[in-house]
Amino acid sequence: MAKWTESRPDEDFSRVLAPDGTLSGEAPVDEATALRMYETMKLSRRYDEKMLSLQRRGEISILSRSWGEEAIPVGSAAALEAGDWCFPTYRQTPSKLYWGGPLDRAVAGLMGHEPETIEEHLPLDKADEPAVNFSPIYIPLAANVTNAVGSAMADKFEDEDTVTLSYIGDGSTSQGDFYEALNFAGVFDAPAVTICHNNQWAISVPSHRQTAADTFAQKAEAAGMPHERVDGNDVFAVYAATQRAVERARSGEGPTLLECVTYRVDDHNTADDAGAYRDDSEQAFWAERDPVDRLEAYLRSEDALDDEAIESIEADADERVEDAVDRARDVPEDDPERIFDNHLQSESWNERHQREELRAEQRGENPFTDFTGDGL
Ligand SMILES: Cc1ncc(C[n+]2csc(CCOP(=O)(O)OP(=O)(O)O)c2C)c(N)n1
Ligand SMILES: [Mg+2]
Repeated sequence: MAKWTESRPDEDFSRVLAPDGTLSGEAPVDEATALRMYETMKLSRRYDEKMLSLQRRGEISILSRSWGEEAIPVGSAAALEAGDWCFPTYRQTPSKLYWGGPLDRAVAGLMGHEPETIEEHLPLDKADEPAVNFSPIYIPLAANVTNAVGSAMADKFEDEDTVTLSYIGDGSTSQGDFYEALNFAGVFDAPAVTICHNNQWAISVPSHRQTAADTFAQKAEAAGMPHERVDGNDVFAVYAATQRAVERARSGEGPTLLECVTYRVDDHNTADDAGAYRDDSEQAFWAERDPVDRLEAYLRSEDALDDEAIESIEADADERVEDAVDRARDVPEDDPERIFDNHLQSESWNERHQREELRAEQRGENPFTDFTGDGL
């Protein structure tokens, strides 16, 4: 893979909206859908902004944001239908926001306020549940793709007419799980769409140090499945490519891998400082390709948005996020030991060791020096 500076991604992928918002051909969605995409992206920005301020104040311990990458989760989620499945990582919260996922529960999750009584504190009306089924957010890289392919196969065996979408970061394509999942999906024609969210960095590792392949899309070749490379900052292009892949999957033609090219404008997470390992000049290049500005420019050119409408969308997003934070704060804190629940049928040696370390820490001991694990 060439260095990003040598392969400025303004060619070699499908694009519908130019960076200045100019449309090529026909818009792949109607105006109402385009507005819903825009509103979701604005909501996600407000959410990300607020969560960062909560993290800085110590209300949230760690956070990864979707800033600048929203067109991928939003455009792809918009191509799903009610009853479909989605397996996101920490980078695709906007997928769920597009389908009306409850903000208060998302905030409560980040705060560690997630008791088994969540239903009691943040009741969710059946009617308000997202029509697309979302798995919890995956932190172990690539595990969501194997599980998504399994879920797609389960639906296929049941003759369900559903499609399963999962996401994988550029760095996570180096995981064995990714290749195993793709291979299996290819052999058994799983109705599974996998989106490589190529933001060109895996923490401090640039994509050209991640793979010697020219593209991430071509990794589908070995699994015998179709693949496409898409401008990941163009929400219409992401939608159109996902739509093609979803249609193939739904009509029994099997899986697809899409590579959506974007850029992680943010630090990897709040424990990271990207300034320590990359050049600030990259930011300027990508600022001109911002996905929200691009869709906004298009909608303005269609007279579907003006200053007043934008102000009202921003005010609404602000109110929804503030309200969600207030409600999430009212949920009691979870017992830290719950992090060990629901992993394996019976506790492993590793888990027992980690649980004892945590208990040592809670007793005020230093788990690294005072706790030996002897006798476990
Ligand atoms: C199996 C596994 N190994 C390592 C990690 C630690 N880790 C978390 S995020 C990350 C980088 C992932 O980069 P990429 O796949 O490009 O996704 P991005 O964060 O850029 O969206 C690593 C190494 C993990 N969560 N899971
Ligand atoms: Mg990445």
